[in-house]
Amino acid sequence: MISKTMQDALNAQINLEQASAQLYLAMSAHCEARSFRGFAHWLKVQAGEETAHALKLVDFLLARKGTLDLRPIAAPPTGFGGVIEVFEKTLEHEKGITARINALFEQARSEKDFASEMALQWYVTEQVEEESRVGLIVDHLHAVGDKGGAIWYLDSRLAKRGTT
Ligand code: OFO
Repeated sequence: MISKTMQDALNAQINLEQASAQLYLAMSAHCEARSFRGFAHWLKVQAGEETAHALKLVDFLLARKGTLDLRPIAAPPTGFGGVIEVFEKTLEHEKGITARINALFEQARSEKDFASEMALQWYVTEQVEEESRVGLIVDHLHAVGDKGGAIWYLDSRLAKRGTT
């Protein structure tokens, strides 16, 4: 059985992962509207990953006999700016998620909830990958700028992202 405090914290994280999915879907549509189909594709795949992150936590919570407490998902902002800003905002968002995951991990450890700690290890590792992946895109975008042919080359590269 999971503690009420850990249950609440996991429910909050589930909501946040779903909000991340909404955010990336909105960003994807923003890029698509500007004909950046590769960036749009990458963000849409990312939205799917965020939903998968939420579902993985749901499965864990239910396996521990916790109660799923679904709440309204925050509407994403609008007006993301150019592609560089979109990915800078993505990186900032992921850094925020990392901080939340670390706090959850710390909570599990302080409650001696070893099962949650083990489950959250996957998210700690995942956040390293998330920040690294997005950071690389931001670096490439800064290198090429958001005008000229190189950005279209980057766009075509990101169009190749597969689903995981
Ligand atoms: Fe779920 O990792 Fe991004 O937000």
